[in-house]
Amino acid sequence: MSILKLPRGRELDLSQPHIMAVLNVTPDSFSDGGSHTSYDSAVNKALELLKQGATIIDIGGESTRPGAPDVSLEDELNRVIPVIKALRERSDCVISIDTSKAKVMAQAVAAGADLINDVRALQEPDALQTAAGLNVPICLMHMQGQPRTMQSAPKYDNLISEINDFFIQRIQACESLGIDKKQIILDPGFGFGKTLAHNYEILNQIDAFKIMGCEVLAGLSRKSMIGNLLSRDTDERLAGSLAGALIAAQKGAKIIRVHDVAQTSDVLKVWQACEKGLDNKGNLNVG
Ligand code: 9MG
Repeated sequence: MSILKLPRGRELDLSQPHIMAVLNVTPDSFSDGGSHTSYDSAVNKALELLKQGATIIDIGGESTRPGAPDVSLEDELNRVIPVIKALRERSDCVISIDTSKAKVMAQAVAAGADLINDVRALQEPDALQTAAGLNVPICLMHMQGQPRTMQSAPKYDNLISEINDFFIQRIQACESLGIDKKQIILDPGFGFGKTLAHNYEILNQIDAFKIMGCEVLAGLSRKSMIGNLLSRDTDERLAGSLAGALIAAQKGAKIIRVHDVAQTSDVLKVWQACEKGLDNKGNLNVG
């Protein structure tokens, strides 16, 4: 059984799948560019997502969409730290900081974040050393290339084993600085330097990334792997995203990163009721 150790003696039991809700605090998600009211509305949105069934709120101030511009350290800190502090005051939920910058990681954990979600797998300057000193779980994501260029011509000789080789190398780098591999979550990085065919091969084989005792996170919500397959705009990708979330969970991913929390929660509940059965009061059987 995998249990992540969180700050202040708390734990996250990964024997059941968890929903990680996306909370972007980038200027396009703030209509007024980041005032008190907009921080409040980000916190209220997080509280709503928790009510809908999320257990983890993933707060990010840098867009990693293909072609997205780089964000300065100052801007990223100004976006995420007030939201983490305000959410921590109002909830004991699991707060994840979506960043690749060492200084953001450190200040976010000091402000109350519990988990680091790094799409660059601690390869930016000082990130590995900083994360090692913070003693929180870390999600290491695989990406071929950099967000600005990663979709130009992704190429692999052997997709699954190249991703796993990368994970082994990053886990070893973490262990060499004293990070316990039981605190590491692996994420194959849907859409990050992958063609449509690569993404569906990864989804089909997502259990192959459960290596070295680590659990797997899947993030495919509203991505182009749904849109391009179905010819759907971003706001028409709900059904495809739910199908992807269910497949990932059924194949063993333990954290599903999504935008549509309420709907994903319903889908996972139906699957869990079927899988585990219900007692005579309609509650999910435990164990
Ligand atoms: C920040 N971010 C955007 N997409 C992501 C994904 O698929 N996984 C993780 N871990 N983070 C992501």
